[in-house]
Amino acid sequence: MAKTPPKSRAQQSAKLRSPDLGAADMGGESPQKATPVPAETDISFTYADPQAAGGETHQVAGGDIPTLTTQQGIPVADDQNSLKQGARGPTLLEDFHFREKMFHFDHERIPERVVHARGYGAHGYFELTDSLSDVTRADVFQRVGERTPAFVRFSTVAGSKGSVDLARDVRGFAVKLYTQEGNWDLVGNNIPVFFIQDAIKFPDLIHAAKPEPDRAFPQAQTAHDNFWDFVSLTPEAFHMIMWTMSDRALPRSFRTMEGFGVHTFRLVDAKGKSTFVKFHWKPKQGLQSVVWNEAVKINGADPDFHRRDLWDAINAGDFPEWDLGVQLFDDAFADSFDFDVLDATKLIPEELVPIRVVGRLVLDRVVDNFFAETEQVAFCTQNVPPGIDFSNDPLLQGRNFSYLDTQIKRLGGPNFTHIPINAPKCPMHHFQQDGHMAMHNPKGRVNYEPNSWGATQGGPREDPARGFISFAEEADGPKQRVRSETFADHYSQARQFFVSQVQIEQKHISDALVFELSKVERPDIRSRTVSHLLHIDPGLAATVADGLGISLPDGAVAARQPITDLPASDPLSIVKNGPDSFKGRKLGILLSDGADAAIFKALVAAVEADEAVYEVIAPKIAGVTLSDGTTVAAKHKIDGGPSVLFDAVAIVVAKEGAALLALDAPTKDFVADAFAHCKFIGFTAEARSIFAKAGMTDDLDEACLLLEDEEDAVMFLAACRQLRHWARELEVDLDAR
Ligand code: HDE
Repeated sequence: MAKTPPKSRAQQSAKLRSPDLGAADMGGESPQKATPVPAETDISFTYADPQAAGGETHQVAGGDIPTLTTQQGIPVADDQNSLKQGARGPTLLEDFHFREKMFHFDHERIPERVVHARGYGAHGYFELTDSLSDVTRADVFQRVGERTPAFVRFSTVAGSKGSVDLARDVRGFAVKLYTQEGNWDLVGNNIPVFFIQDAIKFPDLIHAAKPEPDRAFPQAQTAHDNFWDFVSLTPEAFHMIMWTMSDRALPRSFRTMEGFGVHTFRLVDAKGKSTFVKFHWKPKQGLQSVVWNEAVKINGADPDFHRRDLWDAINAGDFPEWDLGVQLFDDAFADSFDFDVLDATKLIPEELVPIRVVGRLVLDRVVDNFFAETEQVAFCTQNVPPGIDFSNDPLLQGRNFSYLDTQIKRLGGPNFTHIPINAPKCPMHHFQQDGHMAMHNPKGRVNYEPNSWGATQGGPREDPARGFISFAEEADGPKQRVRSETFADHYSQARQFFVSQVQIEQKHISDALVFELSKVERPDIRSRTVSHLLHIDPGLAATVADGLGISLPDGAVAARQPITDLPASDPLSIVKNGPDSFKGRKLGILLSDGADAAIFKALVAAVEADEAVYEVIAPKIAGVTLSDGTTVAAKHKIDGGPSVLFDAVAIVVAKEGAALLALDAPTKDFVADAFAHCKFIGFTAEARSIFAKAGMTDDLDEACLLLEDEEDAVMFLAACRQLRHWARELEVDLDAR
């Protein structure tokens, strides 16, 4: 290759590099004009000829700044340029740093979870408040006051990793407790029942719910033909359908939803006596959901609404907390119960078996690294410590195979338990060895047992007194593929759920069914779905049929008659189990220049007194100057901070600012959406011009409160404790008929 004279080569390379340097380092300025950048952004790299680049010197890592290395620990001198044959020549295969960096990047992704792909986790602890030593030997349930480290991952089910947080969907509520006798994974959901009774149907259910295979849409939606085709042919799904069409599928926050173990499990004492148990997580924050129209808009405004909420709350020291409740019952209750306790499409009403609260779960630490912890955490239903055992629920039995299997695929091999987030925090000793990425291999010569190497060299031994012993359940019967007759009543509990809802919740269920079925193209699927609703509630079926514009079909053939009228159960309603304060909720305050400082400050004080939070929305992100000359920075510019992001809103504006805002479409949406979503609205008199432009003047009701002085601000915050003014939606609905 012809040699280029050193000088001209240097000049060439300097000419080509300068604009790049400017873009990366100096805000687009040329190096000569650059303003100094803070030390932490300094980088070290090599010019072909430093003189030619204007004589700039760039700080090399040193002092407290660690030197960049390869994965092998080799210090890196230049991370900005690949190794080339000449400044403009080809990149050399010899560049091990480039190849290692790119190879690693190429392999950054692991398969996303086949379900529950989108999730968000946090650390915390479980504290026992009432010992369960009367019914179980499980170590975690023995000593009141003892804290067990916990990791919790919340998730949606159907959407892929990059989907939105407020899809209408079930939420996963998976808890890993690092107990002193091994990890206990209680892999639950925010709904206490499931779509299917036998695990063999799970692949079909999930295929039907996920995007249709030819077109790969819709994403994170059950509003399509395949899903409703499957469920309308699977009547056992209808209890769960009632839950997923309710606002339970649109939680306001992970912090405001319940968690359920779903299946019947067993607690086993030291003598081997078993007690059946259902696990419940009850949020201390109270239950709360959003409405569908709001959810759709939140997904656009902030697809990370739930994860941001959890991250912000924990970082602000507002640690979410749940009570752990257990429903304990014996064989006699199980035998007398109207339904089969092994059927995961049924719950046990709390009125029949009251909940005993035995502990609390607190989430007090966000993850350091999302991938290392939230993505790599591997929950397995079969992880149960001594004293906790399975029932014969065929869904649970199938899950016990699926979870281990899926982790091997997802995390690449059998050593996923070596990853810190999955490793037990108690001592562990076993002879399992080798495999991909093995981190903990047995030391010494012995890797088998029994052996005769004695106590010091022979390694661990089993311990019948301490070890896990399966409950010695008697089982007999022919080998057969059947469904028990005791699983056959598909509608009674679906009806119970529906009649337990308050009027607005019932309306949301029928609205959701009409919406979803309106996205179904085949009329026979729509109609077949309504044929099941007839067994649940004829009024509901009629409303949905009317909403679809179809005539009522005949009722579906029920696997078992009669369908029982069970009494309403209050714990099934969200509205009946809401919070009694605005704590942990968020007020959005829309400000303009010249806004009344006293009212703004009174609102802030009231928010803080209620341990709630607020965010300021303003015409410009730099903020506003209030009537007293104070400046307030904004969190959102008005078009980036729609009212759907807040639990309640206050519009504190001055005349001139209001006049300008009234011309602004996002501002009109801000007030109109807050009103449509039944939120409490506080406003200064000047905001009336905005309401007028939004066409709301005649509609303002008792949940739209005028803020004239500081006292009004306090009263407004007190009113916000109800969260929503549902009467507004019901009135609008009645007007529409
Ligand atoms: Fe899961 N489920 N599931 N599931 N599930 C998974 O495991 C499965 C079921 C639940 O945050 C997978 O690690 C089968 C009920 C949660 O990492 C997979 C059946 C309940 C999570 C799997 C069910 C759940 C999963 C996918 C029917 C509530 C997320 C990735 C028999 C009680 C855990 C993974 C996390 C995840 C299988 C039904 C809850 C494939 C076969 C019922 C919260 O193993």
